[in-house]
Amino acid sequence: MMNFEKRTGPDLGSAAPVYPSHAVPDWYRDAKLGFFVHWGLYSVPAWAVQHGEGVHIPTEDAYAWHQYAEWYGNTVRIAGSPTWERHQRLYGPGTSYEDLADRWDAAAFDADAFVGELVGAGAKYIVPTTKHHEGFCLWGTETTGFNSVARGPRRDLIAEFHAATRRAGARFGVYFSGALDWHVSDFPAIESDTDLFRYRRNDEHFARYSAAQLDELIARFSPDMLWNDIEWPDGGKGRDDFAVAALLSRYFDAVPDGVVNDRWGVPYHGVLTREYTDIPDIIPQPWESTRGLGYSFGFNQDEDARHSLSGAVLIRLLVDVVAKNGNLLINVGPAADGSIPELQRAAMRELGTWLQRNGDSIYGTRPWIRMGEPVGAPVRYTQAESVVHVHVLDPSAGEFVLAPELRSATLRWADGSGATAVGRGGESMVMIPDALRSTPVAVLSADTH
Ligand code: FUL
Repeated sequence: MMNFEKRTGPDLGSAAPVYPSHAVPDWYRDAKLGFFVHWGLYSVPAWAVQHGEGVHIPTEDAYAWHQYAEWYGNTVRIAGSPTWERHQRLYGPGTSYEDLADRWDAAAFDADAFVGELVGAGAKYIVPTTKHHEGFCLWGTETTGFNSVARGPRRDLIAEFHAATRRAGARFGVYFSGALDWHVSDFPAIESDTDLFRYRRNDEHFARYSAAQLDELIARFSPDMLWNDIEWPDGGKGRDDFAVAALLSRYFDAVPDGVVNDRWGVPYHGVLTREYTDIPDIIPQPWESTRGLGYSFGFNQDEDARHSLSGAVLIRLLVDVVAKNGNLLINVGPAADGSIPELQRAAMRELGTWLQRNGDSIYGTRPWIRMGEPVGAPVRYTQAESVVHVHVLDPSAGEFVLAPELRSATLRWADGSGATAVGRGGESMVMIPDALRSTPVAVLSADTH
């Protein structure tokens, strides 16, 4: 007979690491919208094979045909992959990925203008990649010469981002690749999910290296968010000062209202992360949805409007995520020179315009008793005190079914005009005014007082 009793791990007693019990702070839950910025050496080639509708890539080729341009440093090492072939053709067989560091010119990067675009699009927090899997550091670190001050841009890009973000009054977070660093690792290319975990660094030496880098970032920038990726090296999961437990407690001492994500590979987590995933319903814990505007986080110059979210779809995505208790961390992938490609900028501006009019139904809200209705045109709810905000995701439908709980509420459209519900076949229907039928999402406020 199998024994199905719950097994407990070995009793580590006083040797067990002590994790913080820090809750996700309200500023983060109120913020709703952040911008990721994936910018690094991979922005120099800025290329991955096109993905999307009609493109079928067998699982066994997923790494050789990687959808993410920021994975270029790995994809280019897979002999015969489209990236490998293109790289030989464009840069010549003798040029390594790391040689691209000296070709990275960030001349067009104006941190205030860049951050201004993100804040204009409605961002309340901004999270640039400080070090992605390639190992190139975007700040003037003392731990390696493979950084943007010593090579390429010859600027402390993270310091510039940080100062501009603070000036703009937004929160500042850092993305950090905790256990993957291809610059200091001597592994073969990753060609499968199994390889991904086989070829991550788990040794203590590397855990010290990662901790030293994260400590530098904490000391210099007091980031409001630590967004770690690919977990932490297993050699740094005990009670040592370079281990996650000690690192996080140093972090929360330095930044008491800081927030971390769930990619540390330890029992403690902050915000749950979901990547390119549709979530069916409300998740009770704080969570964050992330994706690129297209199929990649790093800029992929081969993508066009067929691959990228339109402004309207982006707005609906934000509404959907917020109604389900999440934040949206949408990614912008700048060109190497630090400019925002037009396709991405256009969608961001549309989002900003919509949020200027409808921000009250998003920022600072919490989910209602359910996220939507099973009948009629799709709607999504948010709540702020006695007001329930009803977001009609397809206003061209002309009408929607009012929730039974809202039948006696005072109804008002976001532009201030009143609304009334009419009974039909046992349902209560609300007509959408002509002027709102072409907006991406029409918002009706139902005051239940
Ligand atoms: C993933 C990474 O591998 C991607 O490149 C990207 O940074 C995403 C946010 O996290 O795990």
